[in-house]
Amino acid sequence: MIRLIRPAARFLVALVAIATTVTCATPASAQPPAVGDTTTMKLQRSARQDFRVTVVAESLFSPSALAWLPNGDMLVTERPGRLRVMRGGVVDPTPIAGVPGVFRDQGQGGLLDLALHPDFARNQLLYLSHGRRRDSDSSGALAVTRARFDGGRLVDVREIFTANAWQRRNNHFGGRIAFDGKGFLFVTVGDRIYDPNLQAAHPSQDPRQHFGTVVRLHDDGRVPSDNPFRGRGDTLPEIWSFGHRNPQGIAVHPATGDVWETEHGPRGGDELNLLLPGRNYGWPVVSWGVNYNGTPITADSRRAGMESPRFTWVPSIATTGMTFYTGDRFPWWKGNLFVAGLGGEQLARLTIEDGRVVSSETLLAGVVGRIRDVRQGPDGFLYLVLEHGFGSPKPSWIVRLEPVEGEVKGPIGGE
Ligand SMILES: [Ca+2]
Repeated sequence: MIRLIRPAARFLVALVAIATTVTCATPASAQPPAVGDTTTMKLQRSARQDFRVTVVAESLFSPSALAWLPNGDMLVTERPGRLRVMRGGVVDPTPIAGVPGVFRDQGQGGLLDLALHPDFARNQLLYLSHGRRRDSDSSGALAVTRARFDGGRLVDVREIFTANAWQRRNNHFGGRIAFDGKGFLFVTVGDRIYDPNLQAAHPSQDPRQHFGTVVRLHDDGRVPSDNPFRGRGDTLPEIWSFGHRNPQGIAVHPATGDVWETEHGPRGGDELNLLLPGRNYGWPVVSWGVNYNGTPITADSRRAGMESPRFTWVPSIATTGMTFYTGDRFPWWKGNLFVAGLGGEQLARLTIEDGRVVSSETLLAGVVGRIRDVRQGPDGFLYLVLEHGFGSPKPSWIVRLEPVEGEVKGPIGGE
């Protein structure tokens, strides 16, 4: 059985392992912990709230997402196609049976996100996003599968959405899913790394397919009657917004119900977007980034008729999971948006007012490695899904941020 809540010393060994195996660039300002360094993890500074990091689970393989059942058990997806459950603080070594087969788990696909139905306590329905193979030509696309979790295994397993975005490549599945407060299911679909130099001919600019879109569905996969493209020629009725690149984060604002999305930019230009129905988010016609080889993609970062991001990261941090904090453990963080940075190895804390980002802070830069997801637990703590050695057999961790008693500060200038 996998032990939990390891002593600090064990965690430092883990951190050294992370620091020596990551291949992505660490921010110049970040100093990974060294052997015997007991101060790095002792206290993490934030403008609003100092905190510590505690390991919750270890020896997971490429974990991707978390959710909690009403009884407090925690579910974790692992990208090779395993759904794990943590009961009473221990990860069950036997994965939950009934998970569908996945596509491209060695690339950016595999088993990705996990969401419980808003009425899970009554219907036990959960949703998984994953790469899905098409046997006729060995290509793959993003799919969403719904199943009932009977406490032991998945039953009544049914694929409720298959993106019309087929491609053999490994990359850019998107794959985040979230319910809004009205019971609609939002799904992010990546552009499958089509050539950005196609510009207006890029499939993300063509709502007759699902490349680079966010879709909105009923809980059984049906198309809502008020979706923006429904009944409009040959556009696909599932689409809520288009012109996205590789959206790997989605979160619904707890007060306004607005749906926010993050997406990976190219080299530079990760974006935070407020998703509005029927809007074009511009990729690759407008961007704040350039090609990976440094050549320009476009001269324009904004254009009439295309939605501009509400926040950009240049250089990129590789934005992934995100969550609005609503708990009581960190009173000064209430309402803030937390965005995980994978390649950037950091956690962004954003304050949003009236649809605008009014301040930002970088937390944990280079401290815990690649952060795949951030979620709020039922205990009000923030949990991070760590992934390092992308695609390698190295184990990964789930950690929890805990406030340091007596270190709560009031608002300061500039916040
Ligand atoms: Ca954009």
